[in-house]
Amino acid sequence: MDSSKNKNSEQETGVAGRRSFLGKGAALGLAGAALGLTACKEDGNKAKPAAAAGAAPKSHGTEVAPGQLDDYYAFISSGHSGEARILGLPSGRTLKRIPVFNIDCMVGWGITNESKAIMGTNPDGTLKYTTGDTHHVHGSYKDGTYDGRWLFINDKIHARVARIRMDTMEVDKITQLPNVMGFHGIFPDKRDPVDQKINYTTRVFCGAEFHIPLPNDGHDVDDPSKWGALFSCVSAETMEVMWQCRVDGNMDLVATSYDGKLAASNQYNTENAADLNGMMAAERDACVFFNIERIERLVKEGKYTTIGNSKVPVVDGRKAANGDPKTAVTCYVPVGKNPHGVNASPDGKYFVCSGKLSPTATIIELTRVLQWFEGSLKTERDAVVGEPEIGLGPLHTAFDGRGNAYTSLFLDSQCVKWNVDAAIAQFKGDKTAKVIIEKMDVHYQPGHNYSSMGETKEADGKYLNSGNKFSKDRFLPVGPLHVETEQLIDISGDKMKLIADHTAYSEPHDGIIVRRDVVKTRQIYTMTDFPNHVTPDNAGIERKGNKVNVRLMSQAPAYSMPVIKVKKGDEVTITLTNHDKVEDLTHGLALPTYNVNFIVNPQETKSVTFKADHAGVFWMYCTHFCHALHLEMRSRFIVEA
Ligand code: CUK
Ligand code: CUA
Ligand code: CA
Repeated sequence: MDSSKNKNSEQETGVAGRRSFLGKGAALGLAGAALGLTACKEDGNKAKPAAAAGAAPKSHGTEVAPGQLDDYYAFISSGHSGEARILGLPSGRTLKRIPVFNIDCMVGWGITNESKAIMGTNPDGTLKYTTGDTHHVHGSYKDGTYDGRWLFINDKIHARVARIRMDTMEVDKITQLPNVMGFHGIFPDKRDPVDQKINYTTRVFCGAEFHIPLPNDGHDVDDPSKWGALFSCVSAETMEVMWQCRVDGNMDLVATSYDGKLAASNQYNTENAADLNGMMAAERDACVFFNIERIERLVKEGKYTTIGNSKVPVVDGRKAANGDPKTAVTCYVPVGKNPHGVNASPDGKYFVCSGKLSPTATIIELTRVLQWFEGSLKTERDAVVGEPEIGLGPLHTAFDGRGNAYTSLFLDSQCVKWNVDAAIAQFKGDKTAKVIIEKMDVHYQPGHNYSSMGETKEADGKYLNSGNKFSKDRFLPVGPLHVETEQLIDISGDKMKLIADHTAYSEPHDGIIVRRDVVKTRQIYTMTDFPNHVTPDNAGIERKGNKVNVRLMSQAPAYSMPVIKVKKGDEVTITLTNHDKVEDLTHGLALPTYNVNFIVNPQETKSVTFKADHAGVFWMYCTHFCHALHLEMRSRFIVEA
């Protein structure tokens, strides 16, 4: 081990590193010194940049040598595992798995009272849902680029949107969208549509893929022609649903403009069909644009309805109610057949919709959409300024900030690099325009691709990640199901260069690649942020009838109580505050046969509640290696018969 590297990492964190703590603590422990629960004097709770601000990322291929840090974070969804992941790029190293809609016994997500409250519970305290399906992660914006504050992520199964705080990389809110099924696309706004001085994310827009009876209460179950789909707007700050807009057809993915005025969703089922053939009937489908300001004006004027028990205002965005462009809240721009994906170019000018069943990408100019809303564009289709043929099965498009687009071609198993201006020139009739620049094989069947900072005005054209649905021969086989792949492509030069295969656990969809200086994580928590935190003053056991509160503290290598006694039949709440103050000095609490398992990070508090329904002696032990005496960190939890 190179000790100079280690020293650097401690200098970078600004507090005593875990290494030196472990060394000191271990020595103390082994010398037999009792570690009391006196507060540690070090104050590590200072936010620190992951890299010195303004430091230019180093280019070193994909090799990130031991002791070196990656240049980028990748925040990615992970499909029906229900969680989110953080990778370092270019190394592809997995840095963290963030439980979102799934249960995770590493951190205790879905086990602790605090996480259950965020996830949502039934009246009896059990979790309402234990499954999720995450597809899209997007960051909050300021001035057209990431502000490092939040990530928003969808749950397709139960129509929920979750918010992840980027300082702790933990979910702090989850909201369920009423009267929505198949919530797929999600995108935060980048500027306030009403108050244009607000240049940061205030709303999150959510598309709905499946149409259902409204409300879905058992009526009209056999008549899909009466069903509908709602586009939802959620407040980024409160996470409450502000309004919904009913559309014709379905919605798939979502994009937002840099000026905050427009959001859009591609529609593959403008047919409103309920079966496969019906959904492929029309030669063209649409990308539906929402005029956010007008929708909110209608809401303000009370021109909305509500559906079922939901109090959320629903504005009518169906064509029949929006015949006059000058008052319309929606604009349905015809695009290629059964499109998938809609992506905003970093120059703020265009949305690109991929054809999927059509071998084309459709370029829509946003100023023209705004002109349509003003009544000065003849037809919706006139907003289309390019429709190049790019290959088979185009799904998603990323950008390099130099005018080029990169679209995943699912059927061709390729990534195609094409030039946006050339495609527009070709559409105008320029036969010499060279649209397709290069096609590169990926392995295999790509879904999303996404580029470094590509969804911001700071798109830097360095890396492109291709999230592939199949890996076949790229990795050692591990049974009938193969691992999926993320392939990293260097797009900084004239030619695309495939530089790495990274494994991806099921299933890679969308992600964002964020420069590391954008991300500023906390080192420890603030104890007083937790209203139920345990201090030496309130620690101990408190009984009210058969309700028992066990207020516990941890400090390496001990819990504050060596013996905890309750009676069979008691309803027990264990609240644990970690009094260690050193970054990364986390303890666990596992209680055998009681299904309790969670961790507490430095200065954090978590609690669990359960019924002590069987008697015996149960060793409550620390699961997270914290100290040389980690194994000895255990207390007796005794349930008297
Ligand atoms: S979707 Cu997964 S490959 Cu849910 Cu963004 Cu296109
Ligand atoms: Cu505390 Cu391991
Ligand atoms: Ca269709």
